Amino acid sequence: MSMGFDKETFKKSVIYNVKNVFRKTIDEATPEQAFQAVAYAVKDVIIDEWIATHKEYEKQDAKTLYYLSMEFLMGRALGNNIINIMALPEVKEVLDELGFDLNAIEDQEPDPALGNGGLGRLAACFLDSLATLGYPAYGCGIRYRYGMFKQKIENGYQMEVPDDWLKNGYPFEVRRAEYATEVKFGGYVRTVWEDGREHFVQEGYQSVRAVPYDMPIVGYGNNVVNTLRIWDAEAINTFSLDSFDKGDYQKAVEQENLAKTIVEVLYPNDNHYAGKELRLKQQYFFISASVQRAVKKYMEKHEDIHKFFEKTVFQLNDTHPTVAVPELMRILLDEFNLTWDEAWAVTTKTCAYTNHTIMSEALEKWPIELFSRLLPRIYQIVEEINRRFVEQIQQMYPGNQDKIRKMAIIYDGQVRMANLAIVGGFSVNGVARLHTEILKKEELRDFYEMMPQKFNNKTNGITQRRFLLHGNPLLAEWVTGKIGSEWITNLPHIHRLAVYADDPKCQQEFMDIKYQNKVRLAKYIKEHNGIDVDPRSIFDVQVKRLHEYKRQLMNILHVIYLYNQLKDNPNLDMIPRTFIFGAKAAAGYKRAKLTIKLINSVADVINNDKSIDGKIKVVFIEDYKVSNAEIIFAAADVSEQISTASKEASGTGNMKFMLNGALTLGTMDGANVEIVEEVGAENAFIFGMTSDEVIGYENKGGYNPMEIFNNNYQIRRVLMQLINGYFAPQDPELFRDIYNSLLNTQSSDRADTYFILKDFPSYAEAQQRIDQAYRNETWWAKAAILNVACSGKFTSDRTIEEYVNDIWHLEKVKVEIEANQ
Ligand code: 9GP
Repeated sequence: MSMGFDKETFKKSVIYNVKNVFRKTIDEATPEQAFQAVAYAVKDVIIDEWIATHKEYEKQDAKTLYYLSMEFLMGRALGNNIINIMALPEVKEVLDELGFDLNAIEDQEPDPALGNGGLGRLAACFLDSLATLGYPAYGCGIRYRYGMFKQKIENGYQMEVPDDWLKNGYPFEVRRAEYATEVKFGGYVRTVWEDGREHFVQEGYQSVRAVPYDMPIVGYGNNVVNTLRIWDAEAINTFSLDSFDKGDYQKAVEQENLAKTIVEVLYPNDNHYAGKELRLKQQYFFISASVQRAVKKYMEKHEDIHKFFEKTVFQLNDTHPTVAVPELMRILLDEFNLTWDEAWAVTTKTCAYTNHTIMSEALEKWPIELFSRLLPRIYQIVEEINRRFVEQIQQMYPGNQDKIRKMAIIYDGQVRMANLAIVGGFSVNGVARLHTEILKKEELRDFYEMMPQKFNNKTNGITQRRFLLHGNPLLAEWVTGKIGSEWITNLPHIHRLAVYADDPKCQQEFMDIKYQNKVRLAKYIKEHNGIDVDPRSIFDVQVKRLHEYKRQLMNILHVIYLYNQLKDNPNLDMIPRTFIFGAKAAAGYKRAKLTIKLINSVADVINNDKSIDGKIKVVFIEDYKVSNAEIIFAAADVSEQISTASKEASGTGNMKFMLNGALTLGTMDGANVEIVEEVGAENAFIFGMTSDEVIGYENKGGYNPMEIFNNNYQIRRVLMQLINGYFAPQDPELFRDIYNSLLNTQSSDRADTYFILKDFPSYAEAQQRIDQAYRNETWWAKAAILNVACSGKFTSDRTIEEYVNDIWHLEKVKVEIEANQ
């Protein structure tokens, strides 16, 4: 238990908060008010450790990581914080005495969704691990007024509803106005000669005040509390009559608007770049603020800016924060008067870049016109970085224009952010072994050839504290009962479970827990979807962002295929299956949204068809998010990880399912490869083309899906059902676009870009194997337990240790707290 935790004090604090904040007695508090009161009481406990942690960092003059990320998909904090201060039983007791149920109170917390999917959730897992391991680190991001939209399903269609997560105030954040800083946009750069050298002054700009809000990131049972710092934008001069009188009315209003719009909303695109001006403003806004603050903080204790990198490292989470490279250069050149070479030496020893995708539509490229207009001084610096880099290419590969075409930072009227990130840092990492290999051999081959020493792999991980300890308390307790609690901070220790995999009693206990978790999810589905599902059926789950490469379409086409078999033969011998989907589509991604409609239309037909006797159910869970994800992972039997090989950089949902004892049905893509390596191919269901095969076809310009269509009656039948009104009697043409995308009868894209029909037979066969395997409960239980037992590698604690050893070189810090501070 946290040294600062005292049950009686905590109870008094909850009662006091209800009185002081809401002017009520405890028995009058609404559940939302109770949540606020409890959250403030927990924060009260955390605060002392938070202060102590930062004192300790200062005392030790520790090197600090700044994890720069546009996205942090944190999920709810209350439950996680209570677990990490190790006060769960005591808090439950107190709430019980006060007449509240912790789960109900947790449900009142908004689910802070300042991220889209895997990339943002990875950042959140990393923060949890950094604090738990005791490494000095800040997460730096944006305090979006509206996070990821809430998804409503109406008549089968996705509707986007704003996520007003700050509506009632967020109890865990602290506004730190003393660290506010100015960020400038636009205008022009004037060159002045002073002290015998050129100086660059940005003039005629607009600016905003960046104000940080800090959130505590509580380490597990170690008194360490790190900080997630998210920046809000405010107008520099609030709108005043004074400026009106001076004729600056327009400017005052513009500044006000700029501040409001910058942090208004998270772009809901996952693995896709929209190229909007506001997005570049967001990027520069939080980067400039974070970098300025990091430099100031360093200078408070040190004199020599040349050694900045000895105490600071910036990790760029994808290309979104890449303007950190020229921004740090700007500060060093313009504010510290370093020479170019000096500034470059510092910058390239400070920045490191993580690549999270090879999807070409996710690559950020900004038109020169936009970039230079919005960030005139930064653009000058990027031009100079590019000029010097192109010179280097020419020296290394004389006369090779192709190298310049591929590697230049500015080319064809665009600023290419990945190239800038690679050139401006000392490390480039991929997020799973296969992904890193593809980067080296294909996507970034020229860079790898030129600077191989920068490239390294860091296979992603997840925090077992949220995704097992918090999300699946029954299994967590069972695991602890068998092997002790060391797994909570040392996940490889969970391998000790393997000896129980063959034990019939343990198998039974394990399957009972899975069943109870399925009952919990079935209840959630009933409450939220009004659908009855049978917890004895196989729960076959695909939850993740909706994207063509992730192939939710293949899954639902297979459901139709299975349904057809059942219609042909109502006595078909099959284990009842519940196909569960959860996915948000980017608001502007039409085909993805149509796929959601298709899933819901198929669900309508199948779920209401009495003739199949409930053997198949299809459920689309509305508003998939971190809080319901925890319930879903715990209940899954089958984990669908079915992306086209080579396209999913890593995936992290795959790891969360494994940790909760689901068996992977997957392609040899991303981290699936390593999951199978750990648990053994015999304990997973692998199918489909390899990444080499996919890349081979791509290099040949694709394949001809018509051959499959013509020769495979069952597939043809499914495809025809997309366009004959079977699932859309009112509008038979509704799914024509999906049909076309597979057969390319009209579309301009390559036919079946993601090889759905090509992989379909092998997918259907793997599904058949699952049906057979589930009949043998002993086998299934053993395989499921082995999945849990072999998940040790996939803790984000391991990933963080690798980053620390190979890239960041941080030192662990110990924080001691005296009891009852
Ligand atoms: O698509 C990848 C996903 O595979 C990976 O697990 C995640 C975290 O590394 O990043 C995703 N990439 C993006 O969201 C955009 O680059």
